[in-house]
Amino acid sequence: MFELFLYHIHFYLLNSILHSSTTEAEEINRLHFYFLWAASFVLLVVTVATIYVIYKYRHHENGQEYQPKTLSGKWEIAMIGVPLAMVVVFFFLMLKTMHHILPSADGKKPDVVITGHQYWWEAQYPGTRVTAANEIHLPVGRTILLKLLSADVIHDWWVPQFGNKMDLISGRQNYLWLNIKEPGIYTGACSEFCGAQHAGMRIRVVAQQESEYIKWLQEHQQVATISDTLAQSGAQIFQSETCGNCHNINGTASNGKAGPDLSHIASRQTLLTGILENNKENLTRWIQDPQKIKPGAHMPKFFLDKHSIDALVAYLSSLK
Ligand code: HEC
Ligand SMILES: [Cu+2]
Repeated sequence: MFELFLYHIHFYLLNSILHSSTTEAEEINRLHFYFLWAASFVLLVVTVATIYVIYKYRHHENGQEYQPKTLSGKWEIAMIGVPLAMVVVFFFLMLKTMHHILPSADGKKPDVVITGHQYWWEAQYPGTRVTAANEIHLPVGRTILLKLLSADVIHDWWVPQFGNKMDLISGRQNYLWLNIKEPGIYTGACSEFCGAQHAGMRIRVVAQQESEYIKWLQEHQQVATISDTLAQSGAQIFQSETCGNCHNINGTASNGKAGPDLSHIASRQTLLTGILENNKENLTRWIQDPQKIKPGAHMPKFFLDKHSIDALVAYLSSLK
């Protein structure tokens, strides 16, 4: 319980929306602070005026009461005019920001196509043969275009430090522009309730320098080589147990689309959108009983003997 509490405190501090990591988030935050200052000013004026009126028109012991007065027309104009002017100014500031951070993507080629699935993310890189899952690699230092799709229900992409949020809606194509400033790991979560494991649908972005990013793309075009015999028997079990009906592994007959692409799963730091560290122990726990780790996730429990599980784990952890 306490651990979960600490986790959340840590999560919110690290992922605060005020910690802008993209040029888009900077603009949103600038606008946010204009709002905050204006609202603070209004609050101050109203509070001071209220205190003044309460004091001035308080009850007097000597029975002397103030007669209600009507305000002059000038005051009325100011009281309607100032808030109206503020609303109009903010309306245009907001339009300007929206136009700036979310220009039309018509006819533009996306850098990454992200598809939301119950309860994981697919990332496809147009112009390459790379399809990855869950740990989404993006380059820093230039403006990139994400195309957002859904394979089922409505999901919502939100990495707080990146500023903007965007829905992924089946049958629609949404877009998001990002210019990430620094390399690093950025986390977020699906922000539209999408089913039993909505809370287990985290986002993990690995932002890299251009050269590292290109290297990652090149490595992911290759087929992983497996050498040891346990892993090789794991590859066969993967086929015979129908894992390949839902998962794709490049260079094999497995080409399923219902689950995350596992072609290079061993090169990921985490499993299942970031809820578990990627190691043999956690892979074993997952394959033994997915429903225990993510109840409601769309992977069934397989009743496998220990040898088969060890072989599958050896196979998957060799897919670098
Ligand atoms: C009916 C389809 C289906 C079958 C069959 C299936 N899986 Fe999955 N698998 C999924 C889905 C869906 C997920 C994503 C779960 C989530 O995160 O919500 C998943 C996730 C995984 C992951 C974690 C991937 C990641 O990116 O972290 C591994 C590893 C995995 N499956 C291995 C296997 C193995 C091994 C088998 C065969 C014994 C198998 N799967 C059979 C659907 C399937
Ligand atoms: Cu979701």
